This record gives sequence, C-alpha cells and structure tokens, in this order.
Amino acid sequence: MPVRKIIHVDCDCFYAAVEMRDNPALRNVPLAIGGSAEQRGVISTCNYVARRFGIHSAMPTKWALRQCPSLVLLPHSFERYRDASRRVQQIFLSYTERIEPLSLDEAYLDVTGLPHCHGSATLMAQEIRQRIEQEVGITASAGIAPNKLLAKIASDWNKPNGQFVIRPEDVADFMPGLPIGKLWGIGKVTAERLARHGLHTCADVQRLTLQQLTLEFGNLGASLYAQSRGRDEREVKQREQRKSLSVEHTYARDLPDLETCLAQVPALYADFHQRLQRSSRGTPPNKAFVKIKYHDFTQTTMECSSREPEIELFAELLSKAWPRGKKPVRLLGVGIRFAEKETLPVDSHTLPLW
Ligand code: TTP
Ligand code: MG
Repeated sequence: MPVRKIIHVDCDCFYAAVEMRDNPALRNVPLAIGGSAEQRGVISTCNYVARRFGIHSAMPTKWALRQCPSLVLLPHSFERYRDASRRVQQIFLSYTERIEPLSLDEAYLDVTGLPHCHGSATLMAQEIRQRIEQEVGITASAGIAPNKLLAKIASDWNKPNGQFVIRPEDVADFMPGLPIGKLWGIGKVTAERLARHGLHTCADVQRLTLQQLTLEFGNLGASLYAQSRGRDEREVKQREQRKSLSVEHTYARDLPDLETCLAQVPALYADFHQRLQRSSRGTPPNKAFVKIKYHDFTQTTMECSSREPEIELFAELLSKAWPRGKKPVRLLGVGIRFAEKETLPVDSHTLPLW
C-alpha cells in the first residue's frame, strides 16, 4: 500500500463550544450540556473549565453538580449542533470528498495527493482548523499521520485547539511508549485483561511474536501485533454519494397522450424539488432526465446537460421523448444526475512534505 496522508479532525468540547459561541459569557464558567439531575440525566460533554473539576462525558449530572456546585448546566440544542456540524463538513468538502465522518464533530480525511498547501497535510490541517474557527466559531484539533489509527491518536495529543503530526519516519519511535488502551478496539475491559498478562504499552506487545500473540489472543493478537507497530490499513470510507436523484409516479389509469402527460409535470416537479432540497448533496447536478414507461412496459429515458433544471426543461424533454413510443403511459419520472468528481492522481512529489 502506498504511503497515505490522513487527517483526523475532532472539534473541542463540541456541544459546549457551540453554546459558548452563542453566549460568550459562558466561556469562563464551568459549563456542561446534559440531562437534569432530577431526571437522572447524564453529562453529554462539558467545557475545559469544567474538566478541571473532574467533570466528564457520561457522568451522572447529580455527581457532576456535587463535584462542582457552580456548574452551569444547559439542555441540548441539537439543531444548532447539527448546523455547526454541517458547516464543518462543508469546509472538509472544499478539500476532498474522501471524508469518513465518525460523529457530528469528528471525521477522517484522506488528503493523499491533494494539491492544496503544496501537498502538505500539516498545513492543510492548520488551514482547516483556522477556517472552522473563523467560519463556524468553534475550535478543533487535528492529527496528521499515514493511517487512521495514528491520526486519531495524534488528534488527541495537543487537544484542545492543537494538532500533532506523526510522519512515517516517526512511527517506530512513537509507538513503544504508547499505552495499549489508545489502540483501536481496545476498551477498558480488554486493556485490563491484557494488563493481567503484563501488557501495558506497545513496547510490551512488540516483544512478543505474531505466533505468540495469536496463540494467546486469536484475532485480537494479530491486530495487536500490527497496531503496536503503528500499522493500520483501514481505508477512509466515504459515505456513498448519491449519483442521481429522481421521483417517479405510476398512474392508476394510463395517460392516453402527450397532453395528459405534460399536465402531470408540475406535480412531479414539485415532488422532485422537495426531495432535492432535503438532499445532502452539495454539488450541482450536470444532467436532467425524464423517464417514460408505456402501458406495455416498454420504456425510454431522455436526458440533457443542465446545471439548474427547471420545470420547463422537464416538459421539453418529455415532449421530445414521448413520440418515441407514441403510446399510453403508465409511469413518468423526472430527475437529475450528478457529475462524478474526478479523483486526483497521487502526485509522488508532494508525499515527502508533511
Ligand atoms: P467528543 O468528541 O467525544 O467530545 P467533545 O467534542 O465534547 O470533547 P473533546 O474536546 O474531548 O473532543 O464528542 C462529541 C460530542 O458528542 C460531544 O460534544 C457531546 C456528544 N457526546 C455525548 O453526547 N455523550 C458522550 O458520552 C460523548 C463522549 C459525546
Ligand atoms: Mg470532540
């Protein structure tokens, strides 16, 4: 596998950051977002002032208030968190579509071969964080590394509002001191089990052979062998981008001629337009099309280039397509297709720059 450049971005105290942005008076007080103590709520997150009192995510609110009586507790405003999340995603999208979101505030970006910042992933991370701060009003931390495992560990290294780079040549020195609990898929229970075998850090794991590890721990052993050396080949899995968006309708009675077909276009278009507005796809379409299924189940589609398909365009396409069959129609559809975004070739000249 060629060397990759992965950035992991994680916003700092995300829900609390959005609340502090919208009410700066909250910046210097211990602040938590979560359910109320009376309703046995738990803390979702808290700002870094509150963290100094030992408050953390998943802590019962009742305990948190006991530990820090001056804690300001706010209920969730998911709409504002989702909006901030969408704006952060838009910033990522201006660099690459190779994005794997992990939650509202966290994502992996594969920036291998991108032309921005002369190919330096470090500078790209810097720029992305700056833009998040300027355009969304919250801060984020980033990790830059040759794989997802290391990028995620790195984004935690200089949190909050910081970043950390692990270059391929740093990996061998970086790994030994790392506690096993930082590895992917090693939760508290597994870490405790490994500790009972004398395995605390990656150095402890590195002393064992692959055979010893798999004999003792099966698949987990093989994963530990690779991970303790900083190896991880998991790809950045981008969410499937829709390639088209359309609506179609099958009529209870066949539409006998072109005129009755055309009379259906406004309703179809209204449906289509509503779906388009709900769609998450940010890029404009490059084609519009109509689909006709005649009463005998033969069908035809006609399309043309268009970046802003309006109702008249669909009517025009329909008028041109219908005469191909000149038969009563049982189904009509209208839609658009999105351009495939070309993936940039990996430019080996940009790789040495981190
Ligand atoms: P995290 O990124 O884990 O935490 P965070 O952004 O609040 O803080 P950090 O600076 O350490 O990254 O989670 C993102 C959001 O997800 C967080 O703001 C609130 C929510 N969340 C919960 O609702 N419950 C939880 O247990 C955790 C961990 C997070
Ligand atoms: Mg976060």
